Amino acid sequence: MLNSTLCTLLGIRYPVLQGGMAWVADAPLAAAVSNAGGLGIIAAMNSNGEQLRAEIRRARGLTDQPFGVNIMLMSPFAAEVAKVVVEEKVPVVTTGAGNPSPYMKEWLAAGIHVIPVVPSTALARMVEKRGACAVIAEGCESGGHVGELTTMALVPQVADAVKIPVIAAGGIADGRGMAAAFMLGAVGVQMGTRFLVAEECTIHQNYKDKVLAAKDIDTVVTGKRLGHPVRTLKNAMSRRFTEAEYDSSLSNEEIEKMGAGALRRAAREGDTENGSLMCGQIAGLVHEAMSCRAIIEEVCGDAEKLLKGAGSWVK
Ligand code: TUI
Repeated sequence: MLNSTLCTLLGIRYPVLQGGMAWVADAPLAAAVSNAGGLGIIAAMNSNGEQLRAEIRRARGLTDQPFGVNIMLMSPFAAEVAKVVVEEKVPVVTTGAGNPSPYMKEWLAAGIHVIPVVPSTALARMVEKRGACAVIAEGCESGGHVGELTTMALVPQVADAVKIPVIAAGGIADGRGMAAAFMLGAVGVQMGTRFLVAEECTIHQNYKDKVLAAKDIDTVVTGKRLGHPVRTLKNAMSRRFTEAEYDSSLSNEEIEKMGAGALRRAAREGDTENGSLMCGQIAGLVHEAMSCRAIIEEVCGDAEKLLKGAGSWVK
C-alpha cells in the first residue's frame, strides 16, 4: 500500500487525482474515481454557477467519498463558480490556467482544501504563502493548457521550493510514471489522459478511439501566439490552427474564433477532425479502456512494486 501524506490530508485511499478536464470531467467520472479510492474532480470550466451546482449535487448522488472541483481561471464564469464551491461545501478545489490568489481567502475561510496547478516555482511559493495545502506541478507533457517546463524538470524544483505536498502531473499514465514522480519528490499524481478512456468517462467514443490509437508523436501544441498554449491530438483542426497562427494577416481575435466550441465538438459530438482533442503525450501507452477502479489499482500496484524493488539497483 502506497502510504502518502496526501491520503491523510484529503481522506482518500490512493494518492491519485483525476485531472479536471474541460468538457470531460463530469459527475459520473469524478464519482467513479472517488468510489475507487482516488480523488475525482469535476471540471467547472464550461459551466456557469448553477450548472456547476447541479453537477456537484449529481456527484453527491453517485458517491459518498470526497471529490473536488477544478476551476479554470480563464473561464468567464470563474468568479461565479468560485462562490458555488463555497456554498456547496466542496472539500477540495484545484485551479488551472492562472493565479488563484484573489479567491483563496474565501475558499480557505470555508475550510476548502485548495490545490492549485503551478507551472513554476514562483507560483508554487506564492500559493503556499496564501494557504494552499498542496500544489500540482504539471509538466508540458500534459494535454490541454500547458506551461513551459517538463514534469522531469518541474517536479523536483517545486518540491525543493515548497514545504507543502507536491502532486506530479503531465506524462503519467502507469506505475512507472507514478514511481518516477515519487522519486522526483512528489507524494501523489494527477492523471488525465489515462482517465479519458476510462469506462465511466462519458466523452464520445470517437474521441476515445483516437486516444487509444495515438502514438508518441501524435500530439501538438497550438495557441502559443494567443498566450494560452494547448496540447491536442493532431488533426485537421490543429493543422488549420497552426497555419492560422503563422498567418500575420489574421488578427488574434480571428484565430481565437476558430477555436470556439472546438472542445465541445470533440468531447460531446465526436467530431474528431473539426474538434479539439485535448490529450497528453503519454497517449501512446494508453491502449485499453478499463474501469477507474482497475486503472487506479493497476497504476498504484505497479508503482508500489517498482518502489519496493528499487533497492535492488543499489549494491
Ligand atoms: O488548466 C489546465 N489545463 C486546461 S484548461 C483548458 S480549457 C482551455 N480551453 C481553451 C484555451 C485554453 C484553455 C484545457 N486544459 N491545466 C492546468 C495548468 N495550469 N497548466 C498550466 C497552468 C498554469 C499556467 C499559468 C497555471 C498558472 C499559470 O499562472 C500564470 C500566472 O498568472 O501566474
